[in-house]
Amino acid sequence: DTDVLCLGESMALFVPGEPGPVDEVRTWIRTVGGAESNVACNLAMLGLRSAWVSAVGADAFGRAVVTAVAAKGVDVSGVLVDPARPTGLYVKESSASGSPVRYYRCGSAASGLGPSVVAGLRLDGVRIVHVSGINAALSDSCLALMWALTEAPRSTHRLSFDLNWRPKLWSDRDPSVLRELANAADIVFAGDDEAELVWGTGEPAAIRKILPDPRTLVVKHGERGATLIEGDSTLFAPALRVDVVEPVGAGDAFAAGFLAATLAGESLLRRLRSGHLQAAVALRTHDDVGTPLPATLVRSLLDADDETW
Ligand code: KDG
Repeated sequence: DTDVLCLGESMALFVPGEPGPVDEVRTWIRTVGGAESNVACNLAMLGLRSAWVSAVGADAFGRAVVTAVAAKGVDVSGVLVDPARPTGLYVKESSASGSPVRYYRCGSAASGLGPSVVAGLRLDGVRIVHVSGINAALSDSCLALMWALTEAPRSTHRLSFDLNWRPKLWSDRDPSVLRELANAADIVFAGDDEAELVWGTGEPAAIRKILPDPRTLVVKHGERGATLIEGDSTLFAPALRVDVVEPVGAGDAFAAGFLAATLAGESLLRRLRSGHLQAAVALRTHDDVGTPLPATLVRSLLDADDETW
């Protein structure tokens, strides 16, 4: 059985293999990136049974993406191959202060996905389905897929939704759908800057009032920490202080840590801390996904006193 099924586009990711402006760089390192497969990889590293569903082209990059995600222990049996469309690519300049990205994903295999995918999902026994707002921006058919997912019966799973606002993808689309998709989810992740754009406020309590009941809402305040609102409880937990190598992927790692601890029935504090811990790992690497921490270290950090955090 699958614990968490993640659905969304992943691409071949290129980061410069030498310093300098992108138009002068001649050596590139090719890895894999994509918000939902990042979450699935992080979950697998944490010992959960995760699956990733998407589409890739019948090309070398598609094979490389699927092979890399599978190598992290993720079930990729639901990934479709579209011979008529290419695998998407993205290029990331890597820096601690923010990483400009360039997408080459218009007309990609994953952007050709549509609502029929939802009918084919094996959702029985799945505990969480995780998606992000990126899907909603890729194409009309991907947006229709998202609506179909919100309507699929939730007999065993909760729907988890990370806003993942990516301005470059929304230039000719109406982001108000992100509000509606958040309304339809059970677990919502938002950065306070993203929340500001989508709800006009980054204040957790104000957002909570906008969302229908009952919801799990996590608002991330960057390097400061994150606030969790669930039922009548509200809790802020500070993030770990780390020297950032490269920030992309940290939000996905946070979501994975949080969801894993949620499924383990952990306390509000340990769920937030688990998110922060995984985010810290991702912040320390140029890749989107970091390497697993030893379980003993995770346990001692989760149990550490407030001073340590
Ligand atoms: O969350 C990280 C993602 O943004 C990155 O992996 C690339 O999926 C991606 C996207 O669409 O930006």
